Amino acid sequence: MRFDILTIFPEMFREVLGCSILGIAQEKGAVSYHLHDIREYTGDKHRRVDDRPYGGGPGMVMMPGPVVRAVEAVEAADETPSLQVLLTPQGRTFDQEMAAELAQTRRIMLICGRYEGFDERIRLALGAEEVSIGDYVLSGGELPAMVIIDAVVRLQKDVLGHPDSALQDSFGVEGCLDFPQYTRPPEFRGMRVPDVLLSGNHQKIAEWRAKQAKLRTISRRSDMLEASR
Ligand code: 6GU
Repeated sequence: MRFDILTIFPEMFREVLGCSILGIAQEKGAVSYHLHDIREYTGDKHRRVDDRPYGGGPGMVMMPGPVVRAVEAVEAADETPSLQVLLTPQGRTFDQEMAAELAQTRRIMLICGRYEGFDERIRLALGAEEVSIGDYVLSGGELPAMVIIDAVVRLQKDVLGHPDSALQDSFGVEGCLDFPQYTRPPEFRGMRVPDVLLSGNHQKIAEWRAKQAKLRTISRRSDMLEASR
């Protein structure tokens, strides 16, 4: 799977994409990341990508020229057509279901904006899918793009060490939160690991975990259970 990332801050991504699961996935050849600096597409000696909003108001707006030219040039860099994603707080809210959908595509282009937002003609010219990662305001689309990449890459075949890992996580098992996990030592500051986990009885362990996951979901996120009904 190929990711093309369009941003004015490509350096924000290098460390994140090189570490842990995201780095290993690229080393294994399961995915590839291609960073593109939108400033390379300004066609202007000042390399300007933003300007003041018509009609007045605070902040700056991403100009259509550099973004649209960057998208077109990057699209043409590979023959596989890409699913274009515009990161904006006005988009559809990203969730595990969307992650699973995106994980099926062969190529995703993530277009990151800064400032007060994109000139409306960028949306009109591209017809990209607009995606937000939640109801709060961030300074740009870079962190959201990294969030989406992480959620999607870990669903790729052969990326996680154990094939069940992706399935078992929160939201993976019947839309429940994860059950409590323990590792050594068996006792820490007077808190003991539940006996059942040390019992070696796999049937009992599975039952205990399913019950704990359910209880946690009821007490913390009852909205998730209502939504799955
Ligand atoms: Cl995609 N962009 C920005 N700027 N803020 C956000 C967001 C995106 N998703 C949640 N907040």
